[in-house]
Amino acid sequence: MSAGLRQLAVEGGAPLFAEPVRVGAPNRVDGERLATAIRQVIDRRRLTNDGPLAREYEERLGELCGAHAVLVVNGTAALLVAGRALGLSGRIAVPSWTFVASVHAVSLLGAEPVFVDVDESHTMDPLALERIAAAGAIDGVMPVHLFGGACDIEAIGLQAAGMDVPVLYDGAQALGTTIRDHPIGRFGTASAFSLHATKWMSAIEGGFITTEDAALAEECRRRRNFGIVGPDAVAMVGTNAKMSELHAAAGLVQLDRFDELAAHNEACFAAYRAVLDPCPDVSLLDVGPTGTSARPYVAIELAADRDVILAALAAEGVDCRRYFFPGVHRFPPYADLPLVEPLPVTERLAAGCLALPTGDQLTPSDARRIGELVVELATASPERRRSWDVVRSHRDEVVLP
Ligand code: T4K
Repeated sequence: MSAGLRQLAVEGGAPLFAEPVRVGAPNRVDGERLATAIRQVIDRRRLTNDGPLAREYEERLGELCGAHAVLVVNGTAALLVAGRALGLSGRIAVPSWTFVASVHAVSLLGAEPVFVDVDESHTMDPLALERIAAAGAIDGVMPVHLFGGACDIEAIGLQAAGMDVPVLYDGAQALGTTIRDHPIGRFGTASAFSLHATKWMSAIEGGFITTEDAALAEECRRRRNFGIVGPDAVAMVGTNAKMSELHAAAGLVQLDRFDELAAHNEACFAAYRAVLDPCPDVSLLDVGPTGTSARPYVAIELAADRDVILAALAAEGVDCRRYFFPGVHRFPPYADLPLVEPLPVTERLAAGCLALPTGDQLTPSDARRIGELVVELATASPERRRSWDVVRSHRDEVVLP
C-alpha cells in the first residue's frame, strides 16, 4: 500500500515499519565468511601489529582510492595521525556543518578551529574560505566531504596553494565518491576515511589515510606505531593506531560487497529521488554533476517543522537523524570561539536537515514508501501537523528523546 493511502501513526494508524529502520544501521556482514576468517587469524597467532590481513586490506583500499593507504583504528585516528604528520597547527579552517569528530581532531592536534560556512553542496564554501583567509592568516584547511558529496577541490586546492598550507580532507563519509572519475582520496595533501560500523563499508571500527605522497604515507605508518622505525629505534612522536587482524578480517569480508552495496544504495537513492524531487517542500542533497557517490547517506532539507516530521517518522518506525544539528560551533567546547563571520547556511541546514535510512536494511520499494511518507508529512497543513500525537514541551516545541 502506498504511504499516502494509510492512516499516519501519529493519527492513530499502525506504523509503516513494525521493525524500525534506522539511519546508521550497519550493512549485513557475511557471518560464515567472517567466522572462518577469524578462526584462521586465531590459528595463525598473528593478531595485530601490521598482520597479513591488515596489509591486504590496506593494499585493497589503496587500489580503490588510487593512492597510498594507511590503515588505522578509526576515522578520528586517521585525522589525528595524518594531521600530526602534516604538522597541522595554528589556525585551521574547518566547517561547523560536520560530525563533531572533524573539529575535535583539530583541537586535539593543539590547533584552533576557524569555522567556515558551507554552500548548498553542504561542503566548505570556497568564497567564505577566501574571505576568512583575507581576514587573518590560516595555517591549514580541513574541508569535509559530507554525506558522500565532494568538496570543490579545485577552488579549495587553488586557495591552499596560494596560502602555501596543507589540505587534509575529512572523507569519513565519502568512501566511493569520485570527481571526474578520480577517487576522492587522491586529492589534497591527504584524506582521512572512516570504516565505522555505521559506514556503508565498515571494519566495525576502523579508518584509513590516503595520500599520493609516498613519504607522507610512510610517516603516517610510523606514527600509527609509536614512531618506531626499527628495532630499538624511535624517530618521532607516535601513537598506537594499528588495526587488529579481527577488524581487518571484517573489513575484507565487507569490501567484497563494494559494488553490490553501491548499486543497492543507488537504487534506493533513485527511489527516494523519484518521489522527493517533485516536492517543493523537500530538497534532496545530490552530488554535483562532475561526481559520483556510493550514496552512503540520504540527506534532505525540509521547508518547515523538521522536528515534528522527525517525530512523526519515528512513530512510523523510520528512525532518522538530525545530522548535524546544531552545528559544531554551538557545542559547549566551541561555543565561545569567536566566529570570523556568521554561518548562515550552517544555521539554516541545522534547522531543516534530516538524514533518512538507506543501506541493505531497505529495499528500493521501502525507500519509495519512506519518500512518499516524507512528502505526505512535509505537505500536510500546519493545522493537521499541530494535531499530531507527538510530545511537545510547555513551550510547544517537539521534545526528542
Ligand atoms: N568525520 C566525519 C565527517 C564523520 O562522520 C565521522 C564519523 C568521523 C570523522 C570520525 O570517524 P570514526 O572515528 O567514528 O571512525 C555515528 C558514528 O559513530 C560515527 O562514526 C559517524 N561519523 C557519525 C556520523 O555517526 P553517532 O553518535 O550518530 O552514532 P550512534 O551510536 O548514535 O549510531 C547512529 C545510528 O546507527 C543509530 O540509529 C543506531 C545505529 N547503529 C549504530 C551502531 C554503532 C546500529 O544500528 N548498530 C550499530 O552497531 O555517530
